[in-house]
Amino acid sequence: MSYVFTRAIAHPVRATAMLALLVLTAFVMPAIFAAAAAPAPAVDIAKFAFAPKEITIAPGTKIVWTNHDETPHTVTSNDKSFASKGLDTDDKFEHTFASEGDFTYYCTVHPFMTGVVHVHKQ
Ligand SMILES: [Cu+2]
Repeated sequence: MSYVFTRAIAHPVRATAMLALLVLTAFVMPAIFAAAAAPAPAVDIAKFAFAPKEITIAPGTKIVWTNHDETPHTVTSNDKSFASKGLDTDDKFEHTFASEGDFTYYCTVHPFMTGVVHVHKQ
C-alpha cells in the first residue's frame, strides 16, 4: 500500500485519484454502512403472545424475536420458510425476509400464539 501510495503521490493525476479514493473511503462508505445498519425491527415474545402481533417491513429486512417469558416458545412459519429452535428466556431468533408476501407464524408449543409479517415494498 505504501509503495502504491508513494508512486501515486509522485504523479499529480494519480495523487488526485488517490485523494478521491481516500475521501470516498473515509466519508462516503461509512455513511452507506450507517444507513444499512438501521436497527432491526424487534418482536417481543411475552405473556404468551407476540408483540406486535402484526408487523410490516420492506423486503431484505431482518426481524429479531426475543423471548421474555420464563416458558420456552418457538417462532415457526406456517409455510416452513423459517423456524426457530425452542427459545429459552432471553433467547433470540432472527430471520431476514428476502421476498414479498404475508408470512404467518406460530409457537409450536402453544399454537394459539400467532403472528404475521407483511413484507411489501415501501
Ligand atoms: Cu409458546
